[in-house]
Amino acid sequence: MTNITLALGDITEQRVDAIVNAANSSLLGGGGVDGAIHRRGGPDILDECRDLRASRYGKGLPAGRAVATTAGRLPARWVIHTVGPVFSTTEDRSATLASCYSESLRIADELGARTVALPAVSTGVYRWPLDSAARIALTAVRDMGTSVTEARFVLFDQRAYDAFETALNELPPA
Ligand code: AR6
Repeated sequence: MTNITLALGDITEQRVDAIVNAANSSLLGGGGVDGAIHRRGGPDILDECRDLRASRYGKGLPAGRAVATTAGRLPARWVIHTVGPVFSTTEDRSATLASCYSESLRIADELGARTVALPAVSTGVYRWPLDSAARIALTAVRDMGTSVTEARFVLFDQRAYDAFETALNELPPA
């Protein structure tokens, strides 16, 4: 049974087995949470991302997929990089956003991670509305059969925290 918890704060400070990164398909870093993870984690993470690109993801990691590296200087053991979909008003990309979470937890299981911190994927640069993203994220994690004992959503500001809190309280039964 996975306990879903919410925290207000910076994901790079979480003492958990694995943290999830909202990356882009290049895996070569960027702004937002991705930039913070690489800045704080140091160059080893980027080196591993480069190797993954060279060996497996020459065309980039597709949206909805996830891949792990070690966590460099971060107080976690692994970083699980996932690529969220860019929000679209003309195409429903909810399944891809849900897949970011289920794939990340699948990778966490493979690694043997029990505690995982997750950001609100796609809600920054990729412009997904918070309320909708929160519902999709929480449902995907709740419905995933996994050995992860704690899935901690780490929300960067009060607005995001409130959106996740409301969505968690209103989550329909499984
Ligand atoms: N800890 C927790 N959450 C954070 C942090 C942090 N340190 N910093 C930002 N957030 P974004 P995306 C929140 O833009 O929308 C990057 O350039 C932020 O407030 O990081 O999936 C990548 O390289 C927002 O709620 O990710 C991609 O190119 C959430 O994290 C692109 O952005 C996600 O915002 C991915 O865009």
